[in-house]
Amino acid sequence: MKRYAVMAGAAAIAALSAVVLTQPTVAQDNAKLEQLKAQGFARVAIANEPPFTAVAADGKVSGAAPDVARAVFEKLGVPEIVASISEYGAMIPGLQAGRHDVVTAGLFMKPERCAAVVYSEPVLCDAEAMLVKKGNPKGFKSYEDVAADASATIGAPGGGTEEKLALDAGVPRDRVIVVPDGQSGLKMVQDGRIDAYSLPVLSINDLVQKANDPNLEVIAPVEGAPVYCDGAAFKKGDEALRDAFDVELAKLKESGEFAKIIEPYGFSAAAALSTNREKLCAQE
Ligand code: 6CS
Repeated sequence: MKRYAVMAGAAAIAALSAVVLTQPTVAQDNAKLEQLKAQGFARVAIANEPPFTAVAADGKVSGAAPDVARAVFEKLGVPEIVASISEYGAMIPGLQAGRHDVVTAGLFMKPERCAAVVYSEPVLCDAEAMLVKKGNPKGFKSYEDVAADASATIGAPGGGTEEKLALDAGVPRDRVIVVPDGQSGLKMVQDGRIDAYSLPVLSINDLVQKANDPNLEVIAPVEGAPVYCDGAAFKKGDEALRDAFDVELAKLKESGEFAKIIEPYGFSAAAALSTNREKLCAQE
């Protein structure tokens, strides 16, 4: 009997030690968060596309995405965010190369992006829009309409959702013009160098409101285009940081603080609360 007891005891110790050895310590789990706390700031990638993200002349960073990130990181013990402006198509490579700690830019969740990064739960949701000349002379309602008109050109951010929507709708590559920023897109429509410029609805509305040009018109929403939502995007391997971010994001949503941050910018808190990462990462 004694011999079995010893064996059983040894087996139990072995099993326990296996459990203990495979459970990373809390410090290992939160190494990235501890690094950011020690650093005193999180390096965020943004696009400078109001109201999602904005950089003022004095360098002050605002916009709904950075404001939410700043609030979450404060709760996590990271007092500041330091932003760098990036084209949408360069954000994920920059994150993967370690140039950013997180993307907080309205980078919409889509399957191919969800495979490349680690998203938080949803933050900002919006439909798509097109900026055209007053009267919508080419009668655009959808990206397919642009494809069907052999003379039509559409501008969109490089590596952005609208560029892919136009290409997927059949607009040939040479009629999808990569536009670096909102002001350039506005001017290109005003000058007749492109027939349409596509961004999310709130971004186009912000441009039009500031342009105060009666010769412009907004087509919104673009027919057939889904409503997208972004999340904070973290590098693969930083799941523990993402999880910690999600815990505090959920508290902000629960307390009403989340709505107070994003709704003055025109975003709907209910839209973000009505969905989740799993659904959004499955949406084409
Ligand atoms: O996630 C994207 O690709 C899109 N998001 C925003 C906020 N603006 C344009 C961009 O294409």
